[in-house]
Amino acid sequence: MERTLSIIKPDGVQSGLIGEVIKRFEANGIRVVAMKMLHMDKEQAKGFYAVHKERPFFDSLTDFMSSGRIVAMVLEGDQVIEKNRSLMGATNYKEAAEGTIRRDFASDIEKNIVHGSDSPETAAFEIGYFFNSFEICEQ
Ligand code: 3AN
Repeated sequence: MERTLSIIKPDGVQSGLIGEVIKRFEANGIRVVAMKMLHMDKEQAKGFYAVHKERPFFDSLTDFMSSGRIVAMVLEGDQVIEKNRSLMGATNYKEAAEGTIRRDFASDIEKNIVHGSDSPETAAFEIGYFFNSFEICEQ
């Protein structure tokens, strides 16, 4: 059993896609075991995306991620890191497979509706960034 962090980004919340995204998780055997809505400030967004701090899009990405409400979730399931990433689709929505969240709803490489951890190490850091152990509900 594995856990991963999912975020519905400001564009996803703004577009009314909270229910749609969670519906896709649940329809694919993924359980939501923790969830909160928050509005990050710039410093919090920079801390979350620290691995990208040298990238040219870092400033714009952290501006965007601190521009509005997000929904952070801990997802649990068998191979959930990979499963979540295949439901999300490729970073660039133009390259995302048919039927993925980004292909269906994203309109920009940066504003691409959802985030998902890309490895067990990243998942551990990212889950801990938003949730303490009391906020994650064991099944
Ligand atoms: P993913 O979210 O698919 O794992 P990462 O981790 O490579 O993608 O990038 C983190 C976030 O940075 C992406 N979700 C996207 O919002 C943004 N991003 C990635 N590549 C670019 C790019 N070339 N231009 C602008 N924003 C980007």
